[in-house]
Formats: sequence, C-alpha cells, structure tokens
Amino acid sequence: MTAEYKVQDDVAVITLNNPPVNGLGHSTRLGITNALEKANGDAAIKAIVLTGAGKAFSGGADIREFNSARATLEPTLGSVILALEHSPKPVVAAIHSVAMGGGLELALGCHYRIAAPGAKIALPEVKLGILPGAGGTVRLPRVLGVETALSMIGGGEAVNSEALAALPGQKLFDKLAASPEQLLSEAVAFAKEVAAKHADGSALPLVRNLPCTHPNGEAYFQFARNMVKGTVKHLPAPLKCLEAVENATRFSFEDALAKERSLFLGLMLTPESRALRHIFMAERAAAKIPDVGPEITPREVKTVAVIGAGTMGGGISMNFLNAGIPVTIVETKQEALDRGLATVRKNYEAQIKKGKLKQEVYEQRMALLTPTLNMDDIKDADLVIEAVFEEMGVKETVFKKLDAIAKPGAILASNTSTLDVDKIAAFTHRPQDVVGMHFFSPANVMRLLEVVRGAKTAKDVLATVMAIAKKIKKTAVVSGVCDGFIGNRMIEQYSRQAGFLLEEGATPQQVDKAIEKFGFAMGPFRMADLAGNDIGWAIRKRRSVEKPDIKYSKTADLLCELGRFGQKTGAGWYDYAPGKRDAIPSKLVEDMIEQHRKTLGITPRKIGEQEIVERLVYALVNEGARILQGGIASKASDIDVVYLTGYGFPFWRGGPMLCADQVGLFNVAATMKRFARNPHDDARFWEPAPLIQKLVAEGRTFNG
Ligand code: T1G
Repeated sequence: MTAEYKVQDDVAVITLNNPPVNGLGHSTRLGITNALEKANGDAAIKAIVLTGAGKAFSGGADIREFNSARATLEPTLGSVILALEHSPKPVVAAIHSVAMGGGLELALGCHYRIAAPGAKIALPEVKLGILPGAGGTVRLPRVLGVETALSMIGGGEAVNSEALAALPGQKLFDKLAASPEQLLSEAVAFAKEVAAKHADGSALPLVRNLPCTHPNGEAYFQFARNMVKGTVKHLPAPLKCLEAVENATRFSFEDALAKERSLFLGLMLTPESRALRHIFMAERAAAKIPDVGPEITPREVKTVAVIGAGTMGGGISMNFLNAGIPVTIVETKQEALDRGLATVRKNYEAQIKKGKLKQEVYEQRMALLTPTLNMDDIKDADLVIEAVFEEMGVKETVFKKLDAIAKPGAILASNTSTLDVDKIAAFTHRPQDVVGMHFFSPANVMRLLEVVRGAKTAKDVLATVMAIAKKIKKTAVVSGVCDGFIGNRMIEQYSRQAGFLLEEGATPQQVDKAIEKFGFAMGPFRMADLAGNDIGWAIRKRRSVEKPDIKYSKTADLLCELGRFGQKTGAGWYDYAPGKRDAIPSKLVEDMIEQHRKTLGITPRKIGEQEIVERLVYALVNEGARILQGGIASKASDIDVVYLTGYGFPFWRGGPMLCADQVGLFNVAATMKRFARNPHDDARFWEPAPLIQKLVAEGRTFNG
C-alpha cells in the first residue's frame, strides 16, 4: 500500500507515500480507505491526520493511470472522498508543498485542513483538457467563494497557501502552520482539539453542507462565459469548467456533483485532452535518455563561453545570463562584437519597456557578460558553445582552436542546425566532449533545444547538457546525427510538399491559410518570408551537390533568383509595405508560378484544404517514422515535443505523431498511398515508412 499508518498518542497519522508526487493511483486510494477503516475501528484513536510524504501532499490523480481501467477501479477518488466525509472521527488534512487536482479534492473531503506556508494549491485539470472530476468544482466554490474558485479552476494556476488563507471569509484552511517543519505536530495537536470539541457527538463540518451562491450569478457567469469564449479557442475544457461551477450555484450538491462527473467523463474522451495529457508526459519523458540513467553524474557548469556574437550567439548567451551563469562571448572583429552586445542590450531593453524585466536585474545580467576578441579567454569555461557561420570549414577552424585552448573536461558544443556533429567532433582530440546544442531562433525565446548526440559523445556530457537545459528553462530533446537532426529533417519534407502544391495549382496564401486554420502559428510561405528564403536556397544548393536525386519544386529557387528573400528584402512569397510585416499576396509571384507550371506541362487543379493539410502533416509523420526507425529519435513523443516547442505545431493536437495516432495509422497509410499515385509528387517518399506499415499490421500506434 502506498499509504502508511502510524499512531501518535490517540491520533492516527495516514501518510501518502507514492513517489514522486503521491499520485492517487489505485494502490494509494486503497491504502487510504484501509487506513481510515483501521483508525475508525480502533477505540483508542480519537482523530485522524492525513498528510503526504516527500515533495507533495498530493499531485492529484495518477496521470499515468488515465488511459487504463485502474483509474476507475474502486475505490475511485470519489469513493475515497466519501469515506473521508463519512468518517465518524475527525479527519484533518495536513497540506505541504503541493496539493493539486485530486490532491486538493481529497483535502476538501476532510473535515478540517491545516496548511504549511508556501504550499502550491491548484486545480490544474483544465491544463490537461479536463476539469476537476472528484468534486472540486462543487466544493472549492463553497470554501473560497464562486469567483476565486472559478478563476482557479478555469485557469488552472497554483496559488500559495498563505494567500488563500488570507482571503476574507475563506473556509479552505482552518489554520496555517508556522512552518512546513512544524506542520505535522501542529496538525496532530489540532486534531486532538477538534476531537475534544466533537466529543459531545456534535456533527463534524462537511464542505458539502456549506452554501454555494453568487449575488449576481446570471450576470457574472454570462460575463465570465463571454471572456472565456473570447480567449480560449480550440479547447473545450474552460467553458465546461465554467458550466460545472455555475451548476454548483444552481443545483443541489449531489446534482451538481453528478453533472460534474458527466462533464469530466465527456472531456476525458476529447482529442484535445488526449493531446494535453500526452504533452504533459512527453515533455517529462524527453528529459530521460534510455541509456543515461540517474547514476551518471553531470559535470559542473559554472561558466560558459559562446563563440560568435551574431543573432544566435547573442540569444544563446542570454539564456545563461538569465540563469545567473557568467558568459564570455567571443568575436573576431570589434564591430561584430559591438553589434552582438547591442542586440543583447536591445532585447533586454525591450523586456524592460514591457515591464517584464527590472532595470537592476538587467544590469546584473549584463555584468555577467564578458565580451572579448581573444579566444584564449575561454580557456577556463566549463561549457563552450560555438555559434558561428553554418559552413563546415568555419566549424573546423573554430573547433581546432577550441581543442587547443579549452581546459580538459570542458564540453564543446556546436549550435549547428544541420551539419554532421561527428565530423565536427573529429576536428578535436576529445570527441567524447563534443555535442550538438541546436537552439532555435530567437534563441532566448524558443523553448526547444535539440541535443545532438555524436557517436562518441560521453554519457556524462549528455547528462550535463540535459541538466543545464532544465536550468536555462529549455525543453531538451536528444537527436542522433543526421542531416537536419529531427526538426529540420522533417520540415524539409513539409517544405517540399508545399512547393509541389504550388506546382499543382495552389497559391502560397491558399497553402498558408489551410495549415494555419489547422492550427500552425504560421504557414510555410509566411514562415519562409520571415526566416529568409535565402537560407533554404543555400541549403538546397549544398544538398543538390550531396544528393542530386532529391526531387523538389524549383519555385523557391526562382523566387530567390528574383532577389525576393522575404521580409528582409521587402518582398518574398508575398509583397510587404515598407516597414510592415503584413503578407500581401503577390501577382508577380502567382504569375511566376503559373509560368513555371507551363514549363512543367502541369495543368493546375483546385486543391482542397484537407489535401493541403494532409500532404504537409503526413510528410512530417512519414519522415518522423523514418527518424524513429533509424534511431535518430528514441521515442515518438520526442518528435512531438520537437514540433510543439520548436515549430509551432498546434498544441491541442499533441504533435504530428499523436495526430497520426488520433487519425489512425491505417487511414494515414492509405492516404499516403493515394498521394504516391500523384504523378507530380514524389512516389518514393509517399511509400509509408516500414515502421508505419508494421504498426498498422500489429494494430498499434506510435505512442503506445
Ligand atoms: N500523476 C502522475 N505522475 C505525476 C503527476 C501526476 N498527477 N504529477 C507529476 N508527476 C510526475 C511527473 O511525470 C514526473 O515524473 C515527476 O512526477 C515530477 O514531476 C480527479 C483527474 C506536481 C507541480 O495536473 O503540475 O487530479 O518524469 O517534473 O516540477 O480531479 O508535476 O520524474 O518520472 O513536474 O516538481 C491533476 C500535475 C491531475 C498536477 C510537481 N494534477 N503535476 O512539479 O516535478 S488530474 C496535475 C504537476 C486529477 C482529479 C483529476 C507537477 C508538480 P518523472 P515534475 P515538479
């Protein structure tokens, strides 16, 4: 059982002990009800304290059980809470650190609640695409008031225990302990007090018996509904949260509880909730490298050096400055160094203007940045990140210098976005210390960090980079070495399809509009105009030498030959008014595409939105499957994390691989085969990857 039972004098102490956060899985739920029965069956016990071991009171229902029958195995959480309410002896919840979701609902079923200061209190279910499903929407308004409760349930954010205890009229906490260390002793003492108070047989207080009203309910909920409708698109849960709390003010406790249950079960089945729960687990799973366990000790990183003060070098440096880690930034020319520093200052000053950064914090951070023209100044750095021009010759020069200057044990990382990290490692005598750290532009904003594992990269180097990624608030995903790693290798296929769609009859705005309606922040052509069409042009030139047999649309090359590199030249796939970013469809570009179709002998056809979306998204899926079967990514959820945190994939769809699972791999494969019959497309590419065919044959999915 993952609920321990101890007796202190005449008080039974039940301690949840299901690391890491006392998730309320079936064994924990059973442990609580067994312990409750034992306490109530022991005449020597006058009161009960319920608390949590380790770093939480309870983090809620066990998310790992959600898709299994165990989640509804009795005693369900609702049954455990009923058992608490029916206990003839008073139950005091002693809350510390975290009481979230079902964990808070459990405490609301107790007769009394005492909290340590600093505890994080939340009903975050809405972030998982659901709503509190064990009475939270009917009990929390009764102890905090309708408006505070709705704000917590609809937003899902945590609030500190002392802030809630200070709310006028609140009935959530009967006491605030002096400190987390004194919580248990104070809870036991308080339990004795309430036992004495109810020794006369007076009824124990139940949250369910408190009133739940709002003086202007109809107007308030209408206002709240309009607010939610205006801000949350694509996600059904927030409006259902509001409906459940409104029910609590309109119906009896039991009726409102029953309505909450049916709303909860309905949301559990939505694809959006499946996606959000998948993301929660996927982001945490990405931090785990199958063959790099907790026994591998990371190296210490106290100082960082960044080679190159360009846009990437400056942005990369900011991540470490923000985490309080000193950075030495190196350039070869003073004007480049000055330009880089000016960019860093501009980025910080913009945050100050928005009120997101205090002046003194900005100055503290800048004080940690040491600019230099002398490469020798990096000799003591624990981690050196190269962010120079994306050309192997330049990388070779830099890494040979780093090999000669950097101290033994320093980690030498390249920010390369496509080049072979094994080749870069071979420029040094220490390939075991070389790794890829591929940041995404803007490097101080984008959460994704692709950690590229070379054949010889040492395990402790990987452990170090994963640990430092967490420290600088990046979501790190490990990739093997291949052209484009995970993200760019897949986006290459996505972009190829975008080009073919133009040749077959679509316009850039039709393609962008379709995929943006699907949920991408930006379609491929608006994105190309933002990033710069010349970047893709250079990569295609390199690739046409290395892999001449790759078929791709020449439309992008034709565009670049006109000098239309995108926003930076005031024209690209779209036209732009001077100084503006609004993409204006371009007659010149459409004529150019039309002319190109003629040279190819293609009669343009009307292409529907669904085909556009499937060709773009399934291109990601097919290449993702090849990346998986090639061992470049260790799990499908890692690929989803890359696309969700680095490429603007709509989060409510959970990533390309989960999206394919939700459509059904049988259907995805059948569509791919249909695309393979299109004479203007790339039949070889559209052959479903062997892994997809295997999963379809076995009736399985990417994400298990
Ligand atoms: N179930 C299972 N595992 C969980 C978990 C949970 N509820 N919460 C966290 N973990 C795991 C997580 O996967 C990771 O595992 C480890 O704990 C540390 O997590 C009926 C149905 C509690 C604030 O949404 O917000 O109750 O990677 O890295 O930064 O109404 O975890 O180590 O193997 O995040 O210290 C509602 C979700 C559930 C809370 C701790 N509860 N958790 O943060 O650690 S639905 C939640 C969090 C529910 C009822 C409904 C955070 C945390 P591993 P971590 P952390």
